[in-house]
Amino acid sequence: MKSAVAKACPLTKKSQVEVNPFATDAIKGLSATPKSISAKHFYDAEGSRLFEEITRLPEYYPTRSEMQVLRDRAGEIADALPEDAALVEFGSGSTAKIRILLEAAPKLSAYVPVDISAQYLEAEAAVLRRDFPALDIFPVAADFTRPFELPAKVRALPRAGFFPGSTIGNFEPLAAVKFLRNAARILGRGAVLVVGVDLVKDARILHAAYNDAAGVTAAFNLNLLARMNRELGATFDLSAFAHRAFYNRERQRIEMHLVSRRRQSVSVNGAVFEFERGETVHTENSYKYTPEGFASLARQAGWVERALWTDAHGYFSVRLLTLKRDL
Ligand code: AVJ
Repeated sequence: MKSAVAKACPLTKKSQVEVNPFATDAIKGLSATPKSISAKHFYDAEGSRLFEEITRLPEYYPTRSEMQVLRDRAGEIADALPEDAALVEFGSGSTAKIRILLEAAPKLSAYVPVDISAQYLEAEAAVLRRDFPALDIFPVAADFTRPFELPAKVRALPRAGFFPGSTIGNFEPLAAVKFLRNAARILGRGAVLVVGVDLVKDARILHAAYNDAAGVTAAFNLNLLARMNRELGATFDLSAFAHRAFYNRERQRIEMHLVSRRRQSVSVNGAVFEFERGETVHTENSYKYTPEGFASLARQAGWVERALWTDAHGYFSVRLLTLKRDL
């Protein structure tokens, strides 16, 4: 039996590469013109650590602004949640934001964090179980941009969704509509969705938030290449690439790129990719919305905006949506 397993090994290895979404996306994105990689691959352990550091930067206003809104409006948000509901969080970063809602809404009976990283999920659940012993916590390891099943135990409960951090800004507007439709389907009748959305504002403030003086955002961006080196045996020389982030006013988005400082070739998983000097890998879009712009996007996906709250500067918004067909 052992030798049969050993013989099957090369095949197993190949299929593992084929189903590794990071490997598949990296090869596909680097083969395209222009080159790109999905921003969802930023968050390995090091990328998550760097993002946490970004949230504490003086220039990076979104986290502080959203936290302020959640603290100021926790009571109003809690009032809008169904009694005994399961709160489903799409992508679970730090626990700071969900804690505000869980503390304000003791009427919640379950919390369902959905995240692509199973390891992170379990650690998070363990800490929250200690601090909220009356709450049932059912972590789901899934890519929340795709349809997924809720655990059987929460299917009988009314549902609310939480999608903070303006993560929705990483989607193309059309993909954001698709995500909101998928969320509507998963949450079902009577659902409420609380979503954090960054707002269009002075380009200088946006620019500074993605070009911090300490260079943490640059390190976060470059970590994508380091991650390919670590996990895919890639040969990127990090000093041969530069961080570039700018506000694209026409498309209302921050774009992040990695710029090749010289003509070079890099191999990834055995495949060779050529870079011209100045050629970029597009690594992230972070869409910014006007108050009306996002409300109309939500309407296209079957949601009605019931409330829109912002921080004192009007930098960031938290929206409360309910399903149109419940009207
Ligand atoms: C986590 C997607 C909301 O777009 O501001 C921070 C990620 N990228 N700095 C954002 C990010 C560069 C962040 N989101």
